[in-house]
Amino acid sequence: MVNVVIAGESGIGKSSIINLITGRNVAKTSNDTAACTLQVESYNAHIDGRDFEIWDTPGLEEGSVTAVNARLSEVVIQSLQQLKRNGGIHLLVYCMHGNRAKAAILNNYKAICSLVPPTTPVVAVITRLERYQDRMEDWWSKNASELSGLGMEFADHACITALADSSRLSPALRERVAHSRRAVRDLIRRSCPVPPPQVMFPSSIPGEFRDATLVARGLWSSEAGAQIRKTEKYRRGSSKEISFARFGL
Ligand SMILES: Nc1nc2c(ncn2[C@@H]2O[C@H](COP(=O)(O)OP(=O)(O)OP(=O)(O)O)[C@@H](O)[C@H]2O)c(=O)[nH]1
Ligand SMILES: [Mg+2]
Repeated sequence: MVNVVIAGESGIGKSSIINLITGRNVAKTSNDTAACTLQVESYNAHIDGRDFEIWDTPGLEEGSVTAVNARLSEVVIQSLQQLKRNGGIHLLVYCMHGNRAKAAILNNYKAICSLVPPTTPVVAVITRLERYQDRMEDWWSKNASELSGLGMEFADHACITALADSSRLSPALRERVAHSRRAVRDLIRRSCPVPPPQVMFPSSIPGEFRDATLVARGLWSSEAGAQIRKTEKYRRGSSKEISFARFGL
């Protein structure tokens, strides 16, 4: 399973993004100032034939040292450590408000990044851009260098609105919501490449037969030309049938 963690400040729209991705109203959202999501919880999303487990997290208040925030921090730390041990974290989606000062979220960004393995890609999702005067995507070209200057680096991004779709929205806004859904789903899909297939061989198979099996499955790269030639004989005639029948391919 591919685990995708959604993180960022409280009220930024993390749970709304999960509803946008899944196309269902599964994660609770709220307009209240108090934190809405209090536990780390996962939701299944099916994107282009692949299954992703999307993890919602409680938002952490920047610079706040209240007991509630300390408890939520503890919840996030514990849950992400557990996830790292059981299955791993394959992508961190860091969410930000399109209109807020970027310097104010630097510590939040650093704190969250420190909780995922250094090899996990971190991508940005910018929310609340439904009334952005230009194309939503233009937010990035205007602001990315400032983020980078602050030390906030992202492997990729999506600029969106996480507003819930509704017939009460104008056609223009609904179009932005639909575009946002495609943008976030695409971001997740392209940021989590399909891992190369792992071929498990019973130890009883001799090495040269393993080569023949790989060639037949199209898994052998062109650099292995010499090996392919060596195993060519297994692709012809009865050896092929024998080896494939024997190894259940
Ligand atoms: N205008 C606008 N409102 C949004 C957007 N995204 C979320 N909201 C609203 O903002 C409020 C908070 O959204 P949530 O999804 O609950 O935010 P959250 O980050 O999960 O919040 P916590 O769980 O408290 O950390 C809700 O009323 C959402 O409808 C957006 O892109 N634009
Ligand atoms: Mg939430």
